[in-house]
Amino acid sequence: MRLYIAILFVASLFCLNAFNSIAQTFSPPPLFFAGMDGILISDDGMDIPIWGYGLLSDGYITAPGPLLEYETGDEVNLAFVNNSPESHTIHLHGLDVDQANDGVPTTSFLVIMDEIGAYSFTASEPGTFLYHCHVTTTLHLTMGMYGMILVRHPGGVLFEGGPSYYSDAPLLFSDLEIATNLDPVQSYPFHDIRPDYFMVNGRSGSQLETGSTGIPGESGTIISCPNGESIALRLGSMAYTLTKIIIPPELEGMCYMSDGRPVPTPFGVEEIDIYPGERFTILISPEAEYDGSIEVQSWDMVNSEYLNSNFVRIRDAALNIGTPHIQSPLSLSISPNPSSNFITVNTNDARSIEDWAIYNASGKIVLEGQTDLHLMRVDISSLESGSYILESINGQNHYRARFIR
Ligand SMILES: [Cu+2]
Repeated sequence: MRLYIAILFVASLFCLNAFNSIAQTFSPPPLFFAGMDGILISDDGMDIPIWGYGLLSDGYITAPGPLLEYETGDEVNLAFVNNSPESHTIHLHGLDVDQANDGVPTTSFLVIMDEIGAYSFTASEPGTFLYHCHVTTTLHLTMGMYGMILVRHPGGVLFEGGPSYYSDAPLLFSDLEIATNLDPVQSYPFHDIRPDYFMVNGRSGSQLETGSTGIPGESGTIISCPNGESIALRLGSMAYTLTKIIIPPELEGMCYMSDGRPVPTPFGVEEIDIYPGERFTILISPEAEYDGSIEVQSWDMVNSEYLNSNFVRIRDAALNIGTPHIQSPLSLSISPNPSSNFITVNTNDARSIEDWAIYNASGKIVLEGQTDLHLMRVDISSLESGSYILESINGQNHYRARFIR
């Protein structure tokens, strides 16, 4: 059924002739697309334009793009449709792929507007890898065209003969220069990029502290596992800055892999430098009642100047039960999202919506109202297309969700 919908979706996006002429070059149909009309909501509520990759099932792009997950030995056929006016590729950074499939346009192929490109490779080695567009790379990358690839080894171990662990925590570090994203008219040389916004998995500052952006369906960023277990931090950098990770000694960080290969001798880590394109896999073991943070520092590589810190919360899973979230807004469900003329809004916890308002990208109220229901339908046909936040206030409870019209 899902396959059928995906085919219909692709067929409706592109003329049937184009679809048929390249249909034999890939299987299954593409579930991935590239676009240049995305929005990243910054920590202080600003809408930052992004380019990126997304899943056709979601219909919108994100920065970073979706996490791609495989198992050692998987035969992968990664196809994507280019739903944007410029050409793009997917460079499979660090994976052992052949030249024809590595996404460098001069030696592989370009995927032009409305075309579908397919990369075939074997996920031969377990590890942490990256992907990014390789067209006018400096610009397309800083605009958000990147993501992480995880190749897990069967049996719950990092690699053949390697340590076992409880769960993965993919952490992709990136940054952007807001002025460039607002006006991406030219490609800058690498050394002219001066990032001023720093992210872990596309989030920054308090978005990481609260563990949620308030967007329905998005899981939090707090990393936890039961006492006595280990978490594999899958670290990778797509930043234009040096990322310095500070791991509290109590977490007993041990580095087992670097750039998609086991290191000859695992070593203890309390601080590690990650340069653009590098990846490390580090096991941490939080003890009972542990509640702390890993610090993610960003440093300018040209003049070695400290720029920013983000914090990733690490917590014993037992502490997650009953933890109050008084400070963070409760989330609303909004569907469909993206939407056309109507949205259905639901508080999820049966409390009524009461006062509500829809804010546009510049923080202005464009629609507001009052209801005693917990589920309501709102006519948004008067709104222009774009990104909005719906907030409702019920006594002390603030509910918030983003939607795209
Ligand atoms: Cu691109």
